[in-house]
Amino acid sequence: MRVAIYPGSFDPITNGHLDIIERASKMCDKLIVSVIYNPNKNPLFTLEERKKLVEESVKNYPNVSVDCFSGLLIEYAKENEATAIIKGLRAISDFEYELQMALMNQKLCPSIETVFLMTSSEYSFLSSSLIKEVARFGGCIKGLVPEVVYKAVMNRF
Ligand code: COD
Repeated sequence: MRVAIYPGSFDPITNGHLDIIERASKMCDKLIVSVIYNPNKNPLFTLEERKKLVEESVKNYPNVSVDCFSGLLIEYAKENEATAIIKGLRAISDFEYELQMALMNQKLCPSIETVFLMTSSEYSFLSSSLIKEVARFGGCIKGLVPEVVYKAVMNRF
């Protein structure tokens, strides 16, 4: 069975993430969307809230499950017997950071490949931080995030 991990902060999940999830789910038998717990970050949504929002957003994809993790991604991937880590790429700025992480992860475990999926053009400008900033100042984020996330963000602000 080919297992792939799609890791991220997902604070909150956007339609850009969802597009990557849909496409990646067709490339493996099981896709685990893994929400990171990072004690150094101050997210808008708690780990449990982010996980719930992802779960609601991916419930129509039968081979996609949602989990949380903390610590080293590559160790988590090994524990789950994953053969690939999925990442989304939007711009050159993503590339530099992602390349560095991919090479480090390759060094730590050469048998697990990092697979990059290019963003779809309609989502290339989307990020969780931008969603939060626009919503905080009263801008409309409808259509940019799943409906359940739209409601959660609106409630928060
Ligand atoms: N279109 C396409 N892809 C997108 C879009 C979009 N609109 N928006 C985001 N993405 C991609 C991002 O590029 C990323 O690949 C993924 O979706 C998740 O994005 P975020 O912003 O939710 O999550 P990040 O970037 O904060 O996640 C970083 C990780 C958790 C993956 C990273 O910090 C990590 O691996 N941490 C674990 C600790 C570790 O192992 N460190 C050593 C690394 S070598």
